[in-house]
Amino acid sequence: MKKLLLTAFEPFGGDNKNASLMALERLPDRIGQWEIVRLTVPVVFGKAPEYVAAASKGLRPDAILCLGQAETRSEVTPELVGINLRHARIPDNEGNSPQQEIIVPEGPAAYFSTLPVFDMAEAIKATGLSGNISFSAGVFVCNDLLYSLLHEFHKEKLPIAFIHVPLTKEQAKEGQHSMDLDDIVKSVRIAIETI
Ligand code: PCA
Repeated sequence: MKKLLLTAFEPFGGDNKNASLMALERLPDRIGQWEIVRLTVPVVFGKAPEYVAAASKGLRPDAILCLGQAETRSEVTPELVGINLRHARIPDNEGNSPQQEIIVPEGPAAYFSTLPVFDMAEAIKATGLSGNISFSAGVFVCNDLLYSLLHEFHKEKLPIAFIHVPLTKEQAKEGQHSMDLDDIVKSVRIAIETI
C-alpha cells in the first residue's frame, strides 16, 4: 500500500472552522491504493511548508496532497500551478502580511503540480459533482505551501498537488458560495482515487 500525506489547514481569518480540515477529518484511512496520513497545518507563511516538509522527511510518503479552503469558490478545484509570490490580503495566523514578496529568490516564477490535476477535476465532474481545474492558487498561505513544497521536492520528483475546496453550507454567510460537506468529502476522495 502506498502512503499519501494529506494535509489541511487550521481555521484562519476570524472563522473558527476550515472546510479543508472538516473534510480531512471525515475522509477514510484508506482510499484505493492509498493509506492516508493526516496532518493539520498552521496558516502561517513559511511555517506551513516547513511543517509539511519536516513531516514528509520523517514519513517518506509516496505523494503529498494538500487541501485548503477558498471562500470565493463554488467548486472543488485542483490547482495546476504554484507561483513564487506572497501577497497577503489579510494577516496570517501570526499577524504576517507580506506584500509583493518573492518566496524563493533563486527559484523559478512558478511550478506545475506534479499530480494529475486535470484528471482529478474531470473525474469529479464525471460524477456530477462540482469540480474544475484552477490556474491560480492565489498568493496567500495555500500558494506558499504549494510553491514551496514543489520547490523543495522537485529534485526527488515527489508527486505533489493542492486542492482548494469551497466553504461548507454551515460556514457560508448570505451571498457566499458553498457546498455540502459530504460533497466536498466525496470530491476529494474521487480526486485521490485518480492518482
Ligand atoms: N486557505 C487559505 C490559507 C488557508 C486556507 O485554508 C488560502 O487559500 O491561501
